[in-house]
Amino acid sequence: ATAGDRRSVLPSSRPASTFLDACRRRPVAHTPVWFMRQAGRSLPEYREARGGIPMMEACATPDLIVEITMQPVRRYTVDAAIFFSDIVVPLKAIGVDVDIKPGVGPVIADPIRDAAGVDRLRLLEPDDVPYVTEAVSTLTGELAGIPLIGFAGGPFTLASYLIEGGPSKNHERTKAMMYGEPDLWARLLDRLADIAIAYLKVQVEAGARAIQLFDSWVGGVAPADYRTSVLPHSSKIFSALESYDVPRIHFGVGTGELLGLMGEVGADVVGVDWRVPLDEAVGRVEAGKALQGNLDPAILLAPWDVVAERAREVLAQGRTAEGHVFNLGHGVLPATDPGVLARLTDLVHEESIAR
Ligand code: 1CP
Repeated sequence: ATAGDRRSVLPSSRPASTFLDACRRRPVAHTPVWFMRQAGRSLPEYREARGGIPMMEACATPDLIVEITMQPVRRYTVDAAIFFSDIVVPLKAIGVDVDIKPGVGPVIADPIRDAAGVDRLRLLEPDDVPYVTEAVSTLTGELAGIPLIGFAGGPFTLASYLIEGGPSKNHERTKAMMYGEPDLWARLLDRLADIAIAYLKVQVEAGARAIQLFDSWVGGVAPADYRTSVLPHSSKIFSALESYDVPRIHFGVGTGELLGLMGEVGADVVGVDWRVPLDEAVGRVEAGKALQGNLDPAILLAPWDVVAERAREVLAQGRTAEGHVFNLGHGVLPATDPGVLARLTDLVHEESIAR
């Protein structure tokens, strides 16, 4: 299909949105805001909806996906919703034995350490994730104009879970393959890029109006190695999404030294964690990019006055960017009081000057 064919399958009604405008570096009446991990562990209604249902099962149940995605939108005046799923869902869908263990995260039964392991990763077809198509379609209606952000895991981060077999602090085996077996590494990342592309296309074709690539753990890679060993694969993902005309956000933790490269891959919006002030990040990213971020999620556990002061600082620094989407520097922590997130959302709207 040509790009034109694909666009014609997108929903025809696409209401205006401050979030999409800021991503596009257009003038907005107020700074838009959403929170990474706004759905999930910090909400009592999330814990209730999940009940005893295992995470991977929840991620394959359309009614539950819709309900959990909607929960933060009901509570907060956020300007975007993030699809409730996980970065390992497409891996499970192509037959990888992966589970999300409570209090741990993704655990892979048979980690990938050789060529045979890489070859076992098959491509993702839309039919592998019918529950994603169904949930996104339903959400597009329920959200009444609030954009839904689709997402996928970045190639380094997914490779890390597959190679290490689970969460990892130093990503030692992962980097050993990156440095020591560059051909095998490139094959693995190319395959993961293709899977991410297919997974993102499913979400966009069903109605997601922006996408975010979470390469959460790539911050431990030096810029020169990022350029040779990760960038080509992330670029492939961003290029493949270009014709859909949805803003593409790129985020990782501790990526201060990589911000320029993470924009260069073709992102429209570069996510910044709390370590680099946004007015400093502006100088690290090429012109023509919006920024997203970057209040330290831990600040939300401090008294409200501190939260408000730090949020105003982020807003002021964000004004130096061509476009600013307010967010945290990483996901909402489980201990966060939802009432603080509600107040913060309102503060961002009320105190951001029209631009
Ligand atoms: O039982 C539970 O509630 C498990 C907790 C949980 C939740 C709520 C996990 C396990 N994943 C999720 C949902 C999820 N994961 C969302 C949708 C919710 C939202 O954002 O509002 C998203 C976007 C993700 C993406 C994700 N999963 C990332 C990238 C974002 C980030 O935080 O950096 C990563 C790295 C994962 C892996 C993962 N899944 C779950 C955990 C605890 C982890 C991290 C494990 C580790 O430390 O390596």
